[in-house]
Amino acid sequence: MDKKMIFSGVQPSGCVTLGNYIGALKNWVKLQEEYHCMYSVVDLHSITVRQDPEALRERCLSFLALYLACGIDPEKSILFFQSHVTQHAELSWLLSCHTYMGELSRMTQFKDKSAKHEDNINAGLFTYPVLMAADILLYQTDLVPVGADQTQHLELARDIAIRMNHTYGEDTFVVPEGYYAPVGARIMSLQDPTSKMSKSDPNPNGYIWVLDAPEVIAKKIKRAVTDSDGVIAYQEGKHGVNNLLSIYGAVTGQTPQKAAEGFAGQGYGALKTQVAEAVIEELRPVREKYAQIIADKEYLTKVYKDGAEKASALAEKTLEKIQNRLGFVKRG
Ligand code: ATP
Ligand code: LTN
Repeated sequence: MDKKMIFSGVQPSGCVTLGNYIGALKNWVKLQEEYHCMYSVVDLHSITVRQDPEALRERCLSFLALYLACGIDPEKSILFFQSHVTQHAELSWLLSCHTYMGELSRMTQFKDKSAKHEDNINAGLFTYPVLMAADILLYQTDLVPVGADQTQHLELARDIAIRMNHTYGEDTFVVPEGYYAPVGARIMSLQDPTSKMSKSDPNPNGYIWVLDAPEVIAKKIKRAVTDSDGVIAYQEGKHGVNNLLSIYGAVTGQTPQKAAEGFAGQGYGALKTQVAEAVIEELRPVREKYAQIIADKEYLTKVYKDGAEKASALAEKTLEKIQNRLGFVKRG
């Protein structure tokens, strides 16, 4: 049996947070042992919000170095920049002609982001999920490892695939499925544990950057919002404590409930110290490897060039197939 295909990506906006690491990257590393994996720095997505060109270029390289530092192995997985494989944008157009305005209007990320960027509600922000569907469908992807916040986008990608399969033949696209981390699919902000930890949070105390220095991590966790009842338990309504337990569980490989049992009888101070220690130890090798990789531009260039070449070959197969099915004249 052929291995299943995996596709995922993170957009190079802000910096990679502990939420991205636990919800996405950490799982990507495990999956590359069992599947064909495609991991992209989805740079085209990031320009739905205005970016400074030089800062964006640097950040894209930094994200790629981080993928590698987290343990994504270019011998096992295909790593590339989305903008280097032009078929993503091409397929996106074909899919957008099979996607309804009503569907896109219902996307909560569009509603949230347009509320946040009232001065720049561009068409790209609206059609963002179509480009994401193109990323996924282009590689006939079976599984998409993402955090829980992406469920709605993934559902749309499935709907588009199913719709096109009905029209152009059931074997047009593989209908993808989401693959969620067993623990930590939704890490919350340390400052407002009712909203997700986000890399575009203007308050850096809300998130942990995977490259934060150990003392910064310790300080941010110490300041994390909890509650006033002082009991360590994984319970409805205890958002702050639940979040710390989820982080601890995700990093130490146990459920948050199990982690809570281990802390029975202790106070929030002890909880925070141990969560901080576990996070610092988890991220220490990532930070050290990152420093080596980001300094080696030649290696980085080789990784993304090879990756784009391999990805393009796969992407072209799907694109040509879809163009034929839609009725375009075959290229000579
Ligand atoms: P932004 O704040 O700019 O929207 P983000 O932090 O949500 O960015 P994305 O690039 O949208 O990051 O997401 C990258 C991956 O990380 C996705 O798979 C997403 O589901 C996952 N992810 C993001 N935030 C979290 C979180 N708080 N907990 C778990 N997974 C997360
Ligand atoms: N929208 C995603 C990033 C993303 C993605 C993808 C994830 C773009 N294309 C394809 C999985 C598969 C997000 O996390 N905000």
